[in-house]
Amino acid sequence: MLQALIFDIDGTVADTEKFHLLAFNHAFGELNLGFDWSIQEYRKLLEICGGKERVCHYLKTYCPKGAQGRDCRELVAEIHKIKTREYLRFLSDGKIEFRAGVKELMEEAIKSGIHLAIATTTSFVNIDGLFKPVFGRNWQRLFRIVGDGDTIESKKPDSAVYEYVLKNLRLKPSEVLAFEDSQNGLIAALGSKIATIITRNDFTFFQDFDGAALVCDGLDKIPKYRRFLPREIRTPTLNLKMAQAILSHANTQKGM
Ligand code: XBP
Ligand code: MG
Repeated sequence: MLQALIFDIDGTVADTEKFHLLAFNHAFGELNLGFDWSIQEYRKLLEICGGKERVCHYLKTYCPKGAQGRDCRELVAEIHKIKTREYLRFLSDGKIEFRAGVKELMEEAIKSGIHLAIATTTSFVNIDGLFKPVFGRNWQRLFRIVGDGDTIESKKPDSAVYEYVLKNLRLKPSEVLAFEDSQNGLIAALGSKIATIITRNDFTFFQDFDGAALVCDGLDKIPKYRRFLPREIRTPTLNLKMAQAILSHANTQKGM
């Protein structure tokens, strides 16, 4: 029986990656590093989860001139500090909204006593900046547990964040449903045997989502003729009844 919904943040709750990219490029410019990332480059770099890990990978792989002679760890920390400040500015300017259907599903879950949790590789300040305008400054009381990039050392596709969330929810994998946008996120959730709904976006539409319980382009674009969704509950936007049907179908598939 569905007991909890676990949400990834970037790309799932909101289309944030284009703003992370803008913020990274702002930081590279402010430090006069002499390079920036294109959308195509960033799409590839997103294979590395975690902003600091992503920058570190880039510096070590491409050794850009502007970074030479600088202590890598210090430079990564400096870049990430400026980037996060810039990203939080986008959030406080109200530039980043929730994706369609996410707030409504969360509110329906809260009303029905279904627990909410977060499993992300982004920094807690970014989650706070995204949720405060939507659920108020005490938004965290609506979430049983938040697993984020500051608390969980190993990043997706490692399952550590999902193991942490499951343990704190005190629930079995068969009782929860995860929402992700990327292949790394799917691998992390499946590593914890959690049925996962994928909502693709411009940065992840081309990735391999084999093993997902459902793949769609948004919670308001649920494929209409999914055979496991009883006709009477099929609506274009995912609701709790459909989420339960998707979880039951996934559990049956896994013999759970
Ligand atoms: C996506 C990420 C994050 C963001 C950047 O997180 O990998 O690193 O790209 O945020 P999610 P930080 O698991 O929510 O999809 O710079 O704070 O890491
Ligand atoms: Mg994501």
